[in-house]
Amino acid sequence: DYISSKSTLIWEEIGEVDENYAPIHTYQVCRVMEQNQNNWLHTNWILTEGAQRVFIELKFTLRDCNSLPGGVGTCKETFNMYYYETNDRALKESRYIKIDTIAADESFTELDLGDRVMKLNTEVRDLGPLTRKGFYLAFQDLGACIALVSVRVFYKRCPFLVKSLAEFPGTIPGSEASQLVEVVGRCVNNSLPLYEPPRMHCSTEGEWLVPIGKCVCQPGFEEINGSCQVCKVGFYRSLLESLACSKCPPHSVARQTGATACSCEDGFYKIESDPPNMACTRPPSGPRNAISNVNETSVFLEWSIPMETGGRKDVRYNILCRRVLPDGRGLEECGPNVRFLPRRVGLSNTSVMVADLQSHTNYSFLLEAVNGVSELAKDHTKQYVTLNVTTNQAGTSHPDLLQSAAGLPTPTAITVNHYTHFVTTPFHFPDVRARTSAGYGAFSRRFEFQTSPYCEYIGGTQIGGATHDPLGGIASVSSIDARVCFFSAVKFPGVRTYIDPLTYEDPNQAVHEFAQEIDVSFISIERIIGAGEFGEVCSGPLRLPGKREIQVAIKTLKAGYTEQQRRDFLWEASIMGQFNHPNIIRLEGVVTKSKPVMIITEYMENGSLDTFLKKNDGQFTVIQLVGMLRGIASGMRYLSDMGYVHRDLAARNILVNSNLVCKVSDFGLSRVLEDDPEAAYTTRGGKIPIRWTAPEAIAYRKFTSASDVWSYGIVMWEVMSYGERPYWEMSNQDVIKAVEESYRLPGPMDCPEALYHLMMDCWQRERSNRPKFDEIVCLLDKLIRNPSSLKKLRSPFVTLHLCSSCGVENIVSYQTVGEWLDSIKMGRYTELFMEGGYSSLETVAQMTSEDLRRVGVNLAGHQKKIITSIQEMRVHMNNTNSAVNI
Ligand code: ACK
Repeated sequence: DYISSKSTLIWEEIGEVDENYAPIHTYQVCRVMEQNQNNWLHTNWILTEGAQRVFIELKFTLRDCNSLPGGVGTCKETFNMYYYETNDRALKESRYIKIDTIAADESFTELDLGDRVMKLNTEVRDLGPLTRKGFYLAFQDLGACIALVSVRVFYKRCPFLVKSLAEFPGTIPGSEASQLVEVVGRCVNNSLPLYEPPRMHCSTEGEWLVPIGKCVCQPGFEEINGSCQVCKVGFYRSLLESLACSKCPPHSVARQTGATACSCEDGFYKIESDPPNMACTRPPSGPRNAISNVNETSVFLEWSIPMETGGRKDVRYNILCRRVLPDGRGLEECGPNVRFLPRRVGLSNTSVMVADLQSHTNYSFLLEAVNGVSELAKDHTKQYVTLNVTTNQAGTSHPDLLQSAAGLPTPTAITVNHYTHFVTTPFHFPDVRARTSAGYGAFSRRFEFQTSPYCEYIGGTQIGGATHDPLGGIASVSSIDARVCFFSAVKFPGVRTYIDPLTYEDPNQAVHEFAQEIDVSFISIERIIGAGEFGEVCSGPLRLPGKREIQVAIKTLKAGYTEQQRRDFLWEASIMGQFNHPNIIRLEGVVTKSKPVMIITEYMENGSLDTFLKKNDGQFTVIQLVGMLRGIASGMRYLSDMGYVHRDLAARNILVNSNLVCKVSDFGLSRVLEDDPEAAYTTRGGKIPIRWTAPEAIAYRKFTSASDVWSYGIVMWEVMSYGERPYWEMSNQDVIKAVEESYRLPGPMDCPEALYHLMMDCWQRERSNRPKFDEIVCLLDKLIRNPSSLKKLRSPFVTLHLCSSCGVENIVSYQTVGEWLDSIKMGRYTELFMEGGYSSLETVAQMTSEDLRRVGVNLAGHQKKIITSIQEMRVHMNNTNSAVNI
């Protein structure tokens, strides 16, 4: 309906039938015999409805020029599509902007027409960012034979969605290809956001991604089938964290629906700190079996717990001491001179020592039991037991419990629970004894603990196991504590050791040991930058309170993961968090308390090294490339010093920032290799990235820093050849065989001799002969300081390479013109060379610039590249004398 035929007289509106004889409506033009055609067909004004990116699907047929008698000279097989954006209908044809030239995948001939085969072409183009209310499309014919069958204009949108009790409106995506539009959801009726408003991200493909946060039913309601239903009578729901309405606990009731708490039955009570699911309780009955032991002017009182605790665990005892006045004059409170040990009220033990009473005097003690709700139960009659005693009237044979209570404690062992994981250097702690008000205790057994350079721990809670008494306190233990930290802060030489997260029974503990938990509200997800093994990789700013905003990469864990997947995902953070080096990707923290689970790392603007090099083929100086290699070697030196073996070192696992700094990334265990698309199964069942892996690691899984050095050599080769695939299209099996037979990758084009030498050293069969990473860093530093050492280039025409360690001659040569052209990235000319009669390297070696032009190499840059290589080839042929395959 949008096509306007009025604008043109040349394009004709024609009713036709398709191959199924169904009527179709087309616009056709076919001025193939006439010169200078410029025929326009434009649409009516199309409203964007707010879409910033629209898609245009064209269906058309196009006549094959060869099938037109005599028309070949002027006939075209393409047409152009244009657009023009405007806020109103006013059409200015001169303002059209070209979208693309459209060619047919299938054109048809007269013969096809006879057969009624339509050969309908479908082409889709996208258009954006659009900023105005609407636009026109136009089709320009320059002399083709076209029938435009349909033009479908559409945009994609994320549909209305209800997820986790939050509604997300239908949303139009952003205009840029990888952009994400963040949408805050609205909680459905009777629900509230849990911690933060729920958010989702609308992708350009019209898909909802990366859900964050959620809504939960408000108290008094529970979630049933995606909506919030009120709690029934007798049920309640108080906390957002609990899911369903619960039955009221004992001695409580909910008389109406929608209860957020239950109220206590008469005679039962609750205090504020009682959890909502706790039963209502009442005051206790009185203490039982009270006895007294008099010793001079002291009396020791002891009793048993009450029969009825009222349903609570917080029973305490209060003592009321009264002196019996002589001559029946009644009772008098004991006054401040009488001492109670440990105290008079709020006793948690069932005994008390009362001292400094008057001699030869009658006393009456009231023992009262109370609990947390006694204060509330004013009408509850208090239950006492009374004990009457007379001082100086008892024997001395009862146990002296006071002395016992103040006895000397002996710490028998101290365990530094948490920190025993930091297995580094054993450390002898001096002998320890504890001190109470009563004096010093005995020395402890000698003990030993091991500590870590990562100690950040201060405070007493980590230390347990010191015996202590109820009266004496454990004041001295905190001083032990301080010493533990003091010693932990001392640096031990050579203790930077990587800790395998497997040493932790609970992987979550390992994550939080090494990674900071980040609140998701500090992160904004702005765009998707790639697909990781576990979910999207996104980027956006991280704003930690009190810190400057930084750009971060956000790896997410897809919804619906298993516990094992979550563990594997966070594994990487447990490893990365232990490293701190400028050439190792830095972990900012993890998000595990909300969903999705995320790993936050520094953002590397240029993405992974292999893609980056391919994109910038030939753009860097040798010094820049060596600088990148130096960085990678330095990161690897750090990892090997830490005792960490990477196992998957490859350019795809190196990230590059805007300053061309390369950082090693992708830390996981061997099982993480399962997810590397380069990893292939070996005969022994493990998955290994064959092309990057040392022979001993492939053959018998001997992964060491020396096998990482082999991989480093391959990375050097990838870097110097700007992201070429190692061993090109050879199969994995062929690679294993070739390496076994001492074949090594040839030096990349324009690679300095010194660097190729280093690569070959990394690929020594005997792993102890390979250089160590510190030697590699050292050598690269030397080369950088002395750039003339990088001048001597390695020719790709070296036919013999003596592999020093294996003693076998390693033959590297070009067999065919095709291989040679491929090696200098001019493979596209192979066919032209063949057609021009240059099918052997001998004939190629004779070629001049003129010959090159004649075969069809027209670009000056390509001519130069090929001629330079031919000149080298000639030098080499003269040098070797034996024309090995050349
Ligand atoms: O080659 P790339 O752009 O770089 O595509 C992959 C993708 O995410 C999947 O891993 C990119 N990527 C991963 N981590 C980061 C990071 N820290 N900074 C920038 N890009 C990253 C990687």
